[in-house]
Amino acid sequence: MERILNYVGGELVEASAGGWLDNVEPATGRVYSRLPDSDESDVDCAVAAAGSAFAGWSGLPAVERARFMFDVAQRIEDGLEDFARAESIDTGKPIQLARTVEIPRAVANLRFFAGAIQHTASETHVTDNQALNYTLRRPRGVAGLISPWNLPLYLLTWKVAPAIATGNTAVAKPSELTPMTAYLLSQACRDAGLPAGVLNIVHGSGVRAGAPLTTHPDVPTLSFTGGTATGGLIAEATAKQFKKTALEMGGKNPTIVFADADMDTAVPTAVRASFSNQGQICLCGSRVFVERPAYDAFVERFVELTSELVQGDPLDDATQQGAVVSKAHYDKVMGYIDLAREEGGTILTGGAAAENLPQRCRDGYFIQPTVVTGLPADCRVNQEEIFGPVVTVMPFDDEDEVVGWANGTDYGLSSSVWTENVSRAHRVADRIASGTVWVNCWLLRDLRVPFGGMKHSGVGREGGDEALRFYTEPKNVCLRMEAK
Ligand code: TXE
Repeated sequence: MERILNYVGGELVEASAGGWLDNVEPATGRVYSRLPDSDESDVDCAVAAAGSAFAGWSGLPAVERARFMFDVAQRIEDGLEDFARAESIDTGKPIQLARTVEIPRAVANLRFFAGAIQHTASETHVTDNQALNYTLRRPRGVAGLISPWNLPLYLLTWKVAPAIATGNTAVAKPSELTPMTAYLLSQACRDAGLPAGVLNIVHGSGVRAGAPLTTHPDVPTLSFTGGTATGGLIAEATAKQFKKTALEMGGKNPTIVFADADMDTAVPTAVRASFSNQGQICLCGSRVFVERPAYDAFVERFVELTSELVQGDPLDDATQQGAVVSKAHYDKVMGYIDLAREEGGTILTGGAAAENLPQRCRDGYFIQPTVVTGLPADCRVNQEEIFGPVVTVMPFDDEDEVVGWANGTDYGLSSSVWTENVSRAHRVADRIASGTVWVNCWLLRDLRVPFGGMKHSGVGREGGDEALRFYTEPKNVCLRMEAK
């Protein structure tokens, strides 16, 4: 059985204590590989390796650092099919999604920041005729990068790329549920000759391998994406050491459809927003609000398109809906479907384990895409992050009402608003408390824009200049100008 290894100081190594964790293929429910059960001593080694590499790496010209990153990106692109297959097996997601969206995006992340670092400018401020201020932005040292299981390589490279482009070195801790493409990334880095210690990857559980990274005194920068409860623990753990911390956490994102929307685009996009990656994207729209005059027709078409989604073996090219990531997550999502019934909801389609799966997938974690109506905006199903293929649809009567409902959760990550009325589009976009508002689209991403959440969805922003700033320490130099 394949053994995934840590990547420390340029070497692929086992955990120092020699322990292993099982890695399950969600589509089959079977263990198919093992990963190191790393602990504090492995984290210590990785941080030490990253610390030793820092002076050399941060001292390289930006163009040299970029050259290594372009090389790693090229290797991933050349291995697209292997990476996509590995991601699909590890997560249960349709291989088509991995092939067309996620792995290409990992490549783009590396190329984007390798390019960006060669085109940055810093600020200067002239203070009357007295002084010239300029801002030096220096890398901060070793960055700790903790990433989740839903978009494993995509979100890992979204952190690694800006961290190392700006001259930091890094220790990454991928999710223990989906370690495989991080392992392939470490092989690509080694093959590209990335200097030892620039990127280190320590595999293992959140408690044994993640937590020691958050409290390590030689890791001044920490970027985390994952659940809000874990984010809270990390905020507590890092606060005492005043680490610079970015947290990207959960969402309960609204999709708001006004009656004047272009329904030919709105309905299929709302279906995609609800069920892409089995609903396991932090940006998925899990609450759909439809203006009452359009509600009945919308629901009919929405349910029709949902029930047409092809569910099957994630490795089959035709599959649109795969498995959810783990048995625990399957139980959690099914629990929310039961709760939706208890809370008085009506299940219009789905609501059960998938049927008619190929033999290979009989023990996998497949849930039918599920549409629920008849629930109030303040019930638990509409307040808590389910993070699975479950969406609620509700009618609304006016703008104030729907804005109130949209904003009426602890979360504030993203939203999607559908209307042909441009004044209303701007007005509603301004009133919604979320880090991203899409108007007449969903998941249209530009890597330069600030990305992150409000309220319990996040602290800090990733993307473009925000990321370049996050991973650097600004220092103002004030030079007195001689006045004649
Ligand atoms: O993620 P965790 P889980 C949401 C979603 C999901 C819930 C829980 O609702 O059902 O979170 O998912 C590491 N110190 N999202 O439990 O635990 C962990 O090993 C340091 C939303 O699987 O947050 C992994 O690498 N690290 C989300 C990473 O944190 C710790 C994506 C994320 O795992 C740690 C995933 C600790 N104490 C889940 N405990 C999104 N917004 O994209 C865990 N980790």
